Amino acid sequence: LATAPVGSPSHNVDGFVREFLHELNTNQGVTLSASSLNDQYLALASTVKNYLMARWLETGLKTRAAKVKTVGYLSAEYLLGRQLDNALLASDLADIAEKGLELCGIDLADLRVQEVEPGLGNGGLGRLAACFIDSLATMDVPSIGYGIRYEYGIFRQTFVDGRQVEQPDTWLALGAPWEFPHPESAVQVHFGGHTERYADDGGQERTRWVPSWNVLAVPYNYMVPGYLNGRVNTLRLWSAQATKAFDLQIFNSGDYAQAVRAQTFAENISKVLYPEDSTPQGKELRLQQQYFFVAASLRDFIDHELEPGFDLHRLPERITFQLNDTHPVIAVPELMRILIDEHGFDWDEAWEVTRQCFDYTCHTLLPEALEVWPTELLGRLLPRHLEIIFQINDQFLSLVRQTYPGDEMLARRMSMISEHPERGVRMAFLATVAASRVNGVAELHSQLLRDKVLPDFSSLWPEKFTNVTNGVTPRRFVRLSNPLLSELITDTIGAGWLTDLERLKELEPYADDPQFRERFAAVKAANKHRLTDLLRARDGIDLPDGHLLDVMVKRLHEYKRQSLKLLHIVSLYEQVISGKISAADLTPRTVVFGAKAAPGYRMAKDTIHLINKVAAKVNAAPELEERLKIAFPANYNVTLAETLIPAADLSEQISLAGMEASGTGNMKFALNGALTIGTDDGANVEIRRLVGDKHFFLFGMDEPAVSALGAKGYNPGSCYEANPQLKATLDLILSGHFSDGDRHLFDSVVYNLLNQDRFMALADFQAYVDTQAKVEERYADQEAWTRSTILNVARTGYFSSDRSMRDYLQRIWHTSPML
Ligand code: 26Q
Repeated sequence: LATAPVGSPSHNVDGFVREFLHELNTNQGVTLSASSLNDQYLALASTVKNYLMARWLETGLKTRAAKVKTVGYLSAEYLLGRQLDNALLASDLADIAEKGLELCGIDLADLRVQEVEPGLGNGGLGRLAACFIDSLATMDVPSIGYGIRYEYGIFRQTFVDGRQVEQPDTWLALGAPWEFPHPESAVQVHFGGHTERYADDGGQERTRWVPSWNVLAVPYNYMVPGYLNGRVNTLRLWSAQATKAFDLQIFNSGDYAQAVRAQTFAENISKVLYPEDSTPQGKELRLQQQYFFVAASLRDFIDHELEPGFDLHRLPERITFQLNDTHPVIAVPELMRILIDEHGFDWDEAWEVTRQCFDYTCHTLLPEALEVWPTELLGRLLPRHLEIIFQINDQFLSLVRQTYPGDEMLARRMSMISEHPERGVRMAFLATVAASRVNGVAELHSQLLRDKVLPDFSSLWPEKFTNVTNGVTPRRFVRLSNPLLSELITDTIGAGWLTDLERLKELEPYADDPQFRERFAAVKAANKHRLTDLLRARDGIDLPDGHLLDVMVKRLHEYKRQSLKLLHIVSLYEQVISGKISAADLTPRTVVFGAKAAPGYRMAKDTIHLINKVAAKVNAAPELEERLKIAFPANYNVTLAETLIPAADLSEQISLAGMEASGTGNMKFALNGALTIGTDDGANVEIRRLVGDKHFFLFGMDEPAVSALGAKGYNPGSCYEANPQLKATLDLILSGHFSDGDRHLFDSVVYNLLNQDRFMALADFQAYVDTQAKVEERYADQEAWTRSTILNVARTGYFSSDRSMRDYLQRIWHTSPML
């Protein structure tokens, strides 16, 4: 009785209604007739949790008893999206809940929208983590996701006069029904102080860290239900709380106000997600966040997940930690410290264990995105860890000198310690040295990682490097976000595709079936109407009917080249208003942008402003006869993506080749029947190879061409001079046409393109415009278009995150599902 979980409520409408009303009464303290929508939503969430609870408890018991290897996914971000629908789907309760609520006079749709999505991530990397934990649960792999419970997630974006203004994301304000706080299992995390040597009982010289302050890390557990398989894994997010010891010390000194301030200081650690997604600022609080969650996670796993007395020499048999980029890399010296200082391991023993426990995924190629922590800061915050890092580096450099005698330049290049502009630790190098495996996130990216970012390391350890191409979960991004397409697919090939996405291949023959094409096109049309309804209600935006829906949604970044998309639009507009073409020549098209800019990223914010200004002008221009529209709904997030992507005709994946590590939005669009216009970059390369050249609109320079042009010297001004249409386009912006006559409002954006254009938008402009014309040609033949979109769906099953997980299991983790 003590170890057996309670039973679940009955899996039928009656059982559901009883449980729901019980939750409404006992949890919310209201009767049905007096309940608010929020009460009802919270009671519904509790009800669903109650159905999942027994499976969650059983999963924990079963996994512990089996003593198998667990995957510990260490990620500073999880961009989860709304939980309700996913939980209903995984527990097969969607229909029961809908009927049960109806009996209570409640529309499930009204409750769904009550949920504020947990936006605990910036973009691709955080969403990838969320897809991966979904797939691990669905594939019955024992795993724990570890991360941070930010009190404020990614900011809410608003526009004021077309400029981005950030508002705090108060996702916890109306209650957090999906989390289980466990203050009794809090662990301490230490900071600061100094290290000292001492002799242990055996007279052995040892080191200990004497920290100067600490915080409590309180775990908040979230259910991660597998799809219809009875497994419910755990996502454990840490929240910072001031410790008793911490404020007692100050209370004793009699300074109440100071004590409360100190409390605030400690609790700042998990207060807010840093909204920077590519340029680490070297902020102290950010390093505190990283160490905070990693130290708590290692402590938690070692002390609470392993059985008491477990011999840590065997740790690699029981855990493999995946480092999601360099953000959690401080875990490496932390594990070394635990083994050496707390468990008496000698250095080599500790290194042997540590090496085997970590693998590292890199998500970038941009040099400015690689984290370098100043040694001054590390030494102040984590003095023992800095010592250990120096020692790891010394050992590593002696290996380098042994392997390449006399090559001192090489040793300096490979050192984890950089000397300029200040002394700092290159976290990617530390991760690469410590990890058993290092992977990029798409084939091209993994190749460039070997050749350009870490070439010396890949010569030293060629077998350490591997690729795992990203993927997305078909449960959220097809089944839940596109119910009509899902129904059509299941009708046609059965439901097996949801856990075996390659079975979408079976749709291929239907591309030539006019009846199927008609149904497929009807799904797309219905999804467009669904989007139209949403944007009207959410943003007061009116989408015209019958337009090609051209969508570019992703973080705003120069390398992603939203400006290139904008130049295309302005060019079409310019040609019409100057009479070069007539509006009737335009393919009716609506361009949808969705993008947040990092609050401190000036160029990105100016680009948002420019897009909004161009939108205002273009949308109001009678000359265009309603044939070109721009919609830029604010606050693009997972929830909006779920309605937007299934409605799209055209997916914009137009980064400069060699810059986008993978992209995952690109996969979601293809799987939902959009065609891609894209460069030879990231996972686009693999998408195009799978769907075939005829069904993918490739344009622009490839990576070798980009490199060559960079080496030769790129001059954007000459593109401008040589291309009259490009010139007219930029000149129109410079004339103040979009800025109420202000000729300088967009100088930063335009002169940057003209003089620098680091991401070569002008060089790819003509190719892009020409390829857009090919898009329009295909779109004019709706039968051919639909055929291509069906083939995109049928041929992109490879991009399931289940497949990504299988690749990690085989190439990196060397473990397997439990059943
Ligand atoms: C680091 C230090 C300090 C502050 C912030 C950060 C930080 C936070 C988030 C740095 C980077 C990120 C996020 C990066 C990211 O999302 N990268 C994307 O990862 C996707 C999943 O692999 C890829 O598909 C995208 O190509 C890549 O851009």
